[in-house]
Amino acid sequence: MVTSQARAAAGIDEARLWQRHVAMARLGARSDGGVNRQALSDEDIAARRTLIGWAEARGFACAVDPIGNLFVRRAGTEPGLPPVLTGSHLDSQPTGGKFDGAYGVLAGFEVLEALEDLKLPTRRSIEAVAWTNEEGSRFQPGAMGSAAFVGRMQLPALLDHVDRAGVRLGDALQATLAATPDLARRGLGFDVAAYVEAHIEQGPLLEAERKVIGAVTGIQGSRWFAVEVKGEEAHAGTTPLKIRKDALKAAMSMIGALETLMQDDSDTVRFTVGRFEVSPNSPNTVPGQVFFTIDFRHPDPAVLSRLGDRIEAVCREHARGCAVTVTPTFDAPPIQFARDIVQAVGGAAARLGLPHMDIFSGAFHDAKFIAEIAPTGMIFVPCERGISHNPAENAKPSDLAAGARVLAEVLAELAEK
Ligand code: HGY
Ligand code: MN
Ligand code: MN
Repeated sequence: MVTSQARAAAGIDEARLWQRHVAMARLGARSDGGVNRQALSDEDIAARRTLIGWAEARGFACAVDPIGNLFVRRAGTEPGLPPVLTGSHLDSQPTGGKFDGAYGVLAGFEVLEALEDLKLPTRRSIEAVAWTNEEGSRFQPGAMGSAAFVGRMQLPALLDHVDRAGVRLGDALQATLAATPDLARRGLGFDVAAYVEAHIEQGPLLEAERKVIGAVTGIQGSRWFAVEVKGEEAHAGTTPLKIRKDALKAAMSMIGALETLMQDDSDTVRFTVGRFEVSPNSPNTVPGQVFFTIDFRHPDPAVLSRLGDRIEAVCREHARGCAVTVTPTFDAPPIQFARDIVQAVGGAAARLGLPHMDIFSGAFHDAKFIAEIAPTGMIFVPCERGISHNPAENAKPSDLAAGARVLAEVLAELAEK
């Protein structure tokens, strides 16, 4: 007897899933083949409207919550039960790829379509979610929509965050919500039976190990900081070095010292200065101000504390007479996913004859926060040479469909519990 899970998996349509990616990649398309679809931008709004159009054409109900999380619901036979959720994010990095985030939303939507094609009932409703601002690039921090959904971040405290052009998150959010006025509104947060997110690995392991499916066991911890260095503008030709308060030289010294602090022969520590801004950025004025970001990650909470708690002191020790402000902007401890969901992913991959392995995530995901309120897991598929957060990000249609088949099996199983 063919189980409903197996039928759901067999209903996954590789060509349709690929075409959805092609269409979604046009929204915020870059000339180099990547996407620039930043959170709450016009491109993000276009992506949301596109997903809503596809969903309404299939008779699925759509809704949005106060932070813009977008829900596409296929009702179950017992609609009052907490739903099973899947999904990821539609926002991208400025030099993003076609698959980071979009794959999880589109794979979840493909599962709903396959179930609908087969007229397969599920006890619980299943909802595909596009979480707001997972990337944390335009507005810090990341995973804002999922964190607010579980109450780990408070929406009112986020509204005054501004992007580099000075646009308030609250204004961009209001414009995004206003762009879909007919959409049903929900409150922030509700009971969730389980959550499973599909995502490209964004690393080289699955490809190197010739695996198609990664059963994700957990996510490493992340700590972000914003550093402001205030010195004193001065004339480059007349000001002796010994009396300068050169914010750029101080920032360079801080980053050099932080590199030494983060030195790790095992190459497990992840330390990145991704944004660095100098003012007034003039060739013949001593820089008076520097702003830079720190993205520090590690799987071990003790290392995250030991090294992360040193960052402010190291910056102060290298201030060179400048004023320094070090502001923590994100603190996401490492998490382990529910064993039964990790095993369900591995079991589905095995039933489908797909080479698979357990894998730990170096990138954070919305699943990190949803894991705080419901049994949660993730499914990784390979991406070419592990490249991501790069326009060259690429994945195979067959791997995307394989991940969606595993997702279909696991969601169909969870929806009957
Ligand atoms: O930064 C991250 O780990 C995620 O890709 N936004
Ligand atoms: Mn992502
Ligand atoms: Mn990303």
